[in-house]
Amino acid sequence: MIKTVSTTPYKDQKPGTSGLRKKVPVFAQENYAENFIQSIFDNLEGFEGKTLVIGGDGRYYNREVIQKALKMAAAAGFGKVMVGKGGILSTPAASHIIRKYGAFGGIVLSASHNPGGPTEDFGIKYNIGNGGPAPEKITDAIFARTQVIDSYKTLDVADIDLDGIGSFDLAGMVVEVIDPVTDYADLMETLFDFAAIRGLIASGFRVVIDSMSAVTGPYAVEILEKRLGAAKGSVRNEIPLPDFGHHHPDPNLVHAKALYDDVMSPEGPDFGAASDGDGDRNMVVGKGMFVTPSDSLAVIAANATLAPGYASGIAGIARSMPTSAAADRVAEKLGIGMYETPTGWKYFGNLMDAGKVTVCGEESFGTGSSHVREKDGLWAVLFWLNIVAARKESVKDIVTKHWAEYGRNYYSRHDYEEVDTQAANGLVANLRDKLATLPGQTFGDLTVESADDFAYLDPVDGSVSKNQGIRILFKGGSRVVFRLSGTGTSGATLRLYVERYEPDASRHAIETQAALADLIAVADEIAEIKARTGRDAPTVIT
Ligand code: VG1
Ligand code: CO
Repeated sequence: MIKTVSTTPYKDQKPGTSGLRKKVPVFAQENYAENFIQSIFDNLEGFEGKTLVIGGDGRYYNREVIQKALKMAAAAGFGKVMVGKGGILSTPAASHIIRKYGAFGGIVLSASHNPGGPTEDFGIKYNIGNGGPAPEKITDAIFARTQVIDSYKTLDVADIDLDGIGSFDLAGMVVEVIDPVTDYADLMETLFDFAAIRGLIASGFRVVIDSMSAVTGPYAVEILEKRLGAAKGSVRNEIPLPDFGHHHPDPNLVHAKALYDDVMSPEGPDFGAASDGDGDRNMVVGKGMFVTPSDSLAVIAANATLAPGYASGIAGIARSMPTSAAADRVAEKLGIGMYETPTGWKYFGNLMDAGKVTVCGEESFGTGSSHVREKDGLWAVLFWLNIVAARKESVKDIVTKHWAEYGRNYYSRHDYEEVDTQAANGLVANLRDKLATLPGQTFGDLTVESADDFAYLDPVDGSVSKNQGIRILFKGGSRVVFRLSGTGTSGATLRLYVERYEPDASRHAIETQAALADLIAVADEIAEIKARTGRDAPTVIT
């Protein structure tokens, strides 16, 4: 029943920050998905007879590719595939299932925060046995394989019904269709004080979650409404739709604005949260206080012992380089390790496996811990609710007191989306050329202390990742960082990250863009953003 299909390579299958992402029409080309999946399998050793986990965020084309992956896994010789009912598994839930059941690895079908639909984005990512994204060494090898692949193996059989729980035989391989939610919800109950959160909600504290018609709906309904007692309807846009109901499932102030406005209105809820397409990101908003992801990481780390799963303390903290240094001050005070990694969750896995860090975060609304090996949106939301319940203080009070104790890292990211690729590359090349001459130069009140292109030496396996973002540091701790996105599917996206440290509590209530205005102007002066991109303003400011 196994058939070998001959194929020819596609040149553009290089995985980015988080797997291979392309428009659906690209993925729908003949053998395109098959080539990539076979290239993954061709790089694995010793998987025969073992278990593979497959799931996705439910976006358009998910069901088609799951069927292809199931048949190819059977043809490759896996013993079993665990797949979420309806093809659904959030990214953190997939990571947990891989770990809990000792699977060999997993395939996660998602383009995360990118829009879904027939002409929108799709993606494939491979996760290794620790539950985390494959490290660069493996993604590079997968890419190399895609360049020479000449055949793949599959089965000539009908599709499997994924809409009911149960087990099937697929040419000798077991297909187990599992409930996507239960294992994950059970894990959350072991980490957080559900009784205290239930008490908080019962006392009238109103919580809303916007699942943005993406994968977290069923998870949030089970946890927030069923297990924590929030009123029915507390989870909005709770049904995952193939096109996300035309939402752009990126939980930030632009795409989750309705939720933000609701929480900020006097009669609105006390606490709001949103997740992205595949459930690994989060946005947390308290009444009168939007929590920046960088601050969220710092506050979670500083208050970690209030959650039962972290009662004995955290081993260390890691953050991506562009993420603000707010968490560094917490690590310093706690006397624990602090690690600065390139953008993308794949760099945190080694640190967690080695027991060096417990919590990790990225400025892009991603936070997580060693309970899985992915970032985890609902985990962060529950952590915040646990902290609020334990401290009996509002989100606003908690954050304001945190700043008073540690100082405030004013922080913002400016995205210039879909700019001309050549212009973007030229901008970065020009910056690289200037790096050596920048130190010592002054721009208004700002003096450049150092400037470099960030490189990371993994302290666990010794691997080196170069060209991970240009950073210009000024005297006093302010900085601007430039890098090009590795998740976009059309043109280039330039990201500018701006940060200023302000220790003085009497200066903690300035509007963020105003507090950063001089740095933003200097960033443009040095990088010539306007002139080179032809853009007057960023497309998204978070
Ligand atoms: C973006 C974010 C990065 C995140 C990545 C994947 O990458 O900046 O922090 O890890 O998306 O997140 P880039 O290369 O576009 O800046 V997700 O939620 O798409 O899996
Ligand atoms: Co995501």
